Amino acid sequence: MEKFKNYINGKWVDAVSGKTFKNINPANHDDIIGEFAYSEKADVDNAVAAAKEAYKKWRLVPAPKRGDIIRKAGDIFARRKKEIAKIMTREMGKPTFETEGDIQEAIDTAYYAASETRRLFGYNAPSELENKMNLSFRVPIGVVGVITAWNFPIAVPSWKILPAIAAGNTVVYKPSKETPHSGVVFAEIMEEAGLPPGVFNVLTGVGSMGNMIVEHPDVKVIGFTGSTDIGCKIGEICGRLNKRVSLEMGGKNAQIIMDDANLELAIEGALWGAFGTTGQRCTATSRLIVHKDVYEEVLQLLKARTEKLRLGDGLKEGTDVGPVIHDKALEGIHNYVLKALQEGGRLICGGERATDGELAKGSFYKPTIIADVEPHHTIFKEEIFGPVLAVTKAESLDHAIELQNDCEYGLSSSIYTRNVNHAFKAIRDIEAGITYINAPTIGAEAHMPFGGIKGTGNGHREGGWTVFDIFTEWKTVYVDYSDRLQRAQIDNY
Ligand code: UN1
Repeated sequence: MEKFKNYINGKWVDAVSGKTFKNINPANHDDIIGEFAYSEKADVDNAVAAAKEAYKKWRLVPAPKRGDIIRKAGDIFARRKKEIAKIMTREMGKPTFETEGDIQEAIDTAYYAASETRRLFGYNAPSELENKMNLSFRVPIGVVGVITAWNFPIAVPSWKILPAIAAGNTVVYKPSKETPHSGVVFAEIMEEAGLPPGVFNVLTGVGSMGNMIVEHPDVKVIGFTGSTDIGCKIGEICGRLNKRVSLEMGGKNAQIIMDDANLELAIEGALWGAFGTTGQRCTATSRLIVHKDVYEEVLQLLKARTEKLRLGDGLKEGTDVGPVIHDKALEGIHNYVLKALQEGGRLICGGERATDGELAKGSFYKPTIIADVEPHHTIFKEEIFGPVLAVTKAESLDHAIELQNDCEYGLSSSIYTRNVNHAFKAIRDIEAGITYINAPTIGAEAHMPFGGIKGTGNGHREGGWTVFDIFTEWKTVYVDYSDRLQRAQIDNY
């Protein structure tokens, strides 16, 4: 069996304890991918010490030179795209056309972050005093801890790691225990791109090791993507330690279909939003809110199209929907479905594990649609993170928006309408970090702010230029060239 190591201070090393853990393919539980380092406190200490030491020099490397290395990492991701896509699909299941998209998002992020190293704009403003100049600019912070989920094993870490390093920080990265191989590949790429030792370190292991990174006194910033439950715990720890933290957590995203929508397009969008990545995206369409005049028609069209989706191993040509991440997740999803039916939902299709032929070997769940879901039903409120779409009837645009906002989360949202007034009211009134018009709730682009309000986040935005607000501090500088003491607020007034 293949054995993989941690990447610390530019070297490939086993866990100090020598312990390992195994990871399996969710599409075929007999397929063991390999053994990975089971990192603990000693490994975290080593990685953080390396990152702390490397920071001393890395912060002084001119930003555009740092950008050259990040750009090269983008080139290597592009060169290895097909090969890495297969590695990712084998460990987390989504079809290779999706894992290729996942890598493309990292390539886009690399090129954007590299170009940003020639901007990283600051501000200058006039001084209130004579012969004095005021300016402010971004400075790096130090060691950044990055902890991410398994559903986007390259894209989501790239959103944090690449801008953090481009801005002059160093990183200790813990990939999800479900996707350690992608974490190892990330390190291979950063090594080949020519990052100095210690600037980027990868530790594989389980959740408790992530806590050790969060609590380490020399880690100054945490970038986290994962469940609301764990994110809130991390937020509490960081609050206590006065540590900056960016949290990207759950979603319960809704797509609205109005009676004036292009229904074919709206159905196509709902299918991709709900069942792309087997519904395992924080941006997944988990609720569909349909105007009453097209409600039954939408349900019929959806059922016909959903039943045609090909469930299977993501490595096989022609697969539309892959497995869910593991059996424990599958059981959780199925329990939500059972509860939805008990509470009054109407099963349109799916609702059970798929066990035909080869599917019996993996964690496959049939794409599921449940209609007549009401706001007090559990399935209307809680994140499921699986291929389950809850459909609710709306009386009007205002009612649809009210239903959309009746939610603890606020990441993504969508409305299909051909009425420009409806579209603009939705843009104004929907409570979410992202709103799509005539497009599904998934599909954010790397150069735009990404993140949510309410229970989804804590006010930060990854992606684009806004991610640098997470990974830099502002330094304000006053240069007085008057050759005398000038007292602000006093001498001029
Ligand atoms: C996630 O699910 O954590 O917008 C990220 C999207 C993708 C990113 C999803 N570009 O769906």
